[in-house]
Parts: sequence; structure tokens; C-alpha cells
Amino acid sequence: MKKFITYSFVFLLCASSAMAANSFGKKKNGTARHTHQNDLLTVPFYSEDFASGLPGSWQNIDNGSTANVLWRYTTTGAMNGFPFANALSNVGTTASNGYMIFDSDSAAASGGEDASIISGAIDCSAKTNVHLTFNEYFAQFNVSQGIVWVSNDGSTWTDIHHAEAGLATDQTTANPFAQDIDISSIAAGQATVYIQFEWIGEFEYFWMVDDIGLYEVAASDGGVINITAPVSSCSLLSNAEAVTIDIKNFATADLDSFAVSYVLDNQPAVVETVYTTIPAGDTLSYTFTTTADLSAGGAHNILASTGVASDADNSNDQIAIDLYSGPHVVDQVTPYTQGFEAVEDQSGWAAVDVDADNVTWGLSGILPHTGTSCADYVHELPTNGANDYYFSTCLGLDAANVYQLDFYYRNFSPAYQANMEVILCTSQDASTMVSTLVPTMLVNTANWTLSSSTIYLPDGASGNYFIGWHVTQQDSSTDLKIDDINVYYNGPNALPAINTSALALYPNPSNGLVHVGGIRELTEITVYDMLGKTVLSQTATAGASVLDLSKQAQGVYSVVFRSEATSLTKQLIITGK
Ligand SMILES: [Ca+2]
Ligand SMILES: [Ca+2]
Ligand SMILES: [Ca+2]
Ligand SMILES: [Ca+2]
Repeated sequence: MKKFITYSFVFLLCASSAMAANSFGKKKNGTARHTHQNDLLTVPFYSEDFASGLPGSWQNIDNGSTANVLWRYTTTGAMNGFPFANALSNVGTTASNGYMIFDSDSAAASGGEDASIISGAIDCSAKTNVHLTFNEYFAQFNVSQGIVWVSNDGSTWTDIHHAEAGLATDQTTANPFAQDIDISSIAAGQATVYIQFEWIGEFEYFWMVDDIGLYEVAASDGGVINITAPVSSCSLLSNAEAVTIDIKNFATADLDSFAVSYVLDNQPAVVETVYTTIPAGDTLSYTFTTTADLSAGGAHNILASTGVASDADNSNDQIAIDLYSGPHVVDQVTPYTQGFEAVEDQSGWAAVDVDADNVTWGLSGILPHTGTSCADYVHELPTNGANDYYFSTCLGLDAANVYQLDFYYRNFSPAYQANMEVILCTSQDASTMVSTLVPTMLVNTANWTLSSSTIYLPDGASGNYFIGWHVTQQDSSTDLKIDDINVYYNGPNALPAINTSALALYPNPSNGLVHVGGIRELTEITVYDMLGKTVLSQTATAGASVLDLSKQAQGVYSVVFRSEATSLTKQLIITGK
């Protein structure tokens, strides 16, 4: 029997999809944006979203198993909780009105499970081609199978899909995993087509299925599926940027001689005609002859469209991206915020997998601070290990200003504790670190906690900076979440430089009253405990200061001195009386 502690995240799928989204800087809000789930869908001639549970025309049967567990309708997913999502995502699905689940883990039945849901007869006699679409989410524990079968007589079945394909123990599919399978060879021209979802397993995890559809590929249907150029850049983009889009022919016939257009920042549309033939099902990368002027720093928006004659599905005709020309300049009026939501521009963020184990930072829908998403690093036993950075996009900072960095952090649970460090760098590389914003601290909390740090730059050091969140492992599974990052102007930078060679902290070890010598007036002194909690914060007086830590517990503390030129960290040991 398995135990909950052995449950694992599948992080690679999550991380890779997050990075793919990052590389295009694509946002998915607004009516003009279409999602990947819609790319392949034309209007279905059969659809079932299980809004009223399993319809009476469907069968819910046990195939003679020992356990005799059946599929069931749910709006909440698996009854047991896991560190990975235990419900079908609402994004791109109708999960909110319910779906079908085989919930093996919750059933906890010994002996083999083998159960199917089977559609009623579907008339495809007038169809020259038939595609089956559905959304699924499958978690593999050991040897479970999720098999999709198609039949045109209800007795002879053809195996067309295995949900468990390629999944190792404790891995899941994407959530949702949208499928589009050509079943023409079995279903086209047939009057009685049946679809079957069969679970086989024994006390495993689950399989969730929703949004079953059958559609016929149209004779004419084109659309734009990507804007691949331009992309956000920390240097200002030019006044003549090439605009390149991917155009897909979703139809059964060749596509040629059709209109395409793009709109930059709500300016008049640039309209051109594509003469290249795109064979059925193929994609063409098309670069507009007319370039785009993105030389103005800041946010821009591009909306691209196709205009195909007699287009059978207009839902895939447009796509939009947001991009940034030059760094995100933080000043008196404009902060930089990032909450890792789908409507926010995350272009330029990058995970750096220093330990090269292919487990690194990405986005997660599990327990965000606000909204539906946060940034997350997670790695489970037994191969837990972490040395990974999540770097922000480029921030344009001015040495004449003092900035504040606020963000929230937590673990999935205290059993997933992690070490966290936050650094300021001049590129997305820890070797370019210029200062420590949060000294390495142990995070072991299930509560979202605010971290607040001051950012000082040395004289003449205005430029582009990147903030890196660094996670390293503790002694068990590791999880570190961050959300709601806010970098904002916090006044002019008027602090004097630290004379590092003269600075002294004594006595050390100390019983709690600590003298600071050689310090210049107005230097900020902050003392952190081993958990990274600020226990004392004060501004130095001329010549010397006394830190009263007599009420603090015995242990090791970090004393951070910050001024305009630099920050300096010294270790202090409090021994008690
Ligand atoms: Ca549904
Ligand atoms: Ca279309
Ligand atoms: Ca969020
Ligand atoms: Ca790693």
C-alpha cells in the first residue's frame, strides 16, 4: 500500500509549459485571444460536457473486475488530496459543470479494477471524416491504464489512445490534456459509432475525462496560431521590427491567396495577401513585408488575424501578444509587479537549473497567494535536490533611487521546507550578483509570509538588473512558492558609503549587547535570525552604534549593513547570559 508521503509532483510538464509561454510572452486575456484548446476545434456535430452527470444514453459498467469500482460524476475531482492537482483544471474545459472520474485512490479497493463508460450510438453516416476530441487528466501511480476505444457496431473495438502512455510512477499528464484524434478510418460514413473510456488498475490514482466532441474537418479553415516575432527585449526594439506569424490550415483542402493582417498598439491595420500554398493540416511561417515601429520603450501589443474566404471557424482567426521594448523601468510612478497570472506579461523570466536535474522553477496553480497561479519550485523524495534560480525580467533601476522589493513566500507544507536566498544581479546568472536582498534563510511555513527588502545601488550603477530567487534543499522534499512581487520606488538614495575595512562588530560571540564600530552615519543595520526573520532594524549614528539583542534567543544571526555603495553581511553569535 502506498503512503501519502511518497506522492510526487510532476513538475516537468508544468515547468516546460510555463517556459514555453514565457518565450513568447503571450497573454491569454481579452476576447481576441484564443487558447490552444480551440486551435483544432471546429463546431462539433456531437458533444458531451457531462453538465448533468453521465447521460442516460451512456453506459457505466464494470468489466467483470474483482474490485467492482465504477466511474462517477464529480465537480471536485479525486476525494484524496495530493501535492499535484487532484481536480481537472477549469482552464479550457467545462470542469466547473462536472466531469467523469475513475477515482482509484479514493476507492482504496484491492483486487483488479476494470470499468468503462460507453457512449450511445452516434450517427456519423454523413461524415467524410471524423475527429474525436476530449480533455483528460491522468495520474500514474504504478501500472494503471486509461484506454480509449472506438467501435462502429458496439462489439468490435479499436484501441485509439492510451492516457498513461509515457508516464512513470507519480507522473501526471498536463492538466488539462486536450486530445484530437482522427478516427475517420473507423467512424466516417458509419451510422452507429460508439466511444469507450476504459480504466484498468488496482488502488492507483485517477483518470478524469470531460468535453467529448466529434467534428468533421472543414473544407476551408485557416487561422493564426502564434506570433513568433518580435519578442520582448531588454534593449530597445527598433523602428523596423519584422512581424512573423504562424498560419495553420485546419481544413481538408489546400489554402492559398488569403488576407492576413496585424494591428500594433491599436494603430491602423497592416493588411497583406499570402500567396504561398499551405497544404491541409500544415503550418506556414509568414513574415509581413511591412515592419513595426517598436522603438518607444515600454509595453506594446500586437494583434494578428487571418481572413480566409468561407472560413468555417472564426474562433481561431486571431491571436494577440503583449511585449516590452527595453527594460521595465521602475520609477516614482511605475512599480514592477508580477503575480504570475495568465493575464500578466511574464516574458523575460527565466529558470536556471544549476544542478542540471531538469527539475526547476515554473508556474503552479497549487495554493497561490492571490489569483490562480504562483511561481513554484518543487522536488519530492527520494531524489530531492535543489539548486535553482528564478530570475525576473530586466528591471531598469536608477542609482539615485532607493527601491523596495516586496514579495510573499511559503512552502506547500512545513514537510517541504527549503532554503531561500534573493539576490540582485546584472544578468540572469548568479555570478553577476551585486548584492544580497534576502540572506539565505530557512523557509518552513504553510502561511504566505511577506518579505520586504531595500534595494540600494552604488553611485553610477544605474542600469538593467535582474532579481534572482534561489532555492536549495533541506533534508526532505523541497517546495518553495513565491507570489505577488512588487518592486517600487522608496525615496532618493542619500546614504553614505560603508568603509568595510573599518567596520567592526564586537564582542562576537556576545551576550546580546553588541557594539558596531567604524560605521558611518545613516548606514542601515538589519539583523536577521536563522529563519530570515528581521529581529532588529536601525539606522547607525556617527562613529558607533549599539545593537540590543539581549532579548533574542541563543543562536547565529546575520547582521546586514546597507548603504549607497554596498551591502555587507556579518555573522553574529548570541550566547545568552
Ligand atoms: Ca464538464
Ligand atoms: Ca478559421
Ligand atoms: Ca498569483
Ligand atoms: Ca534543478
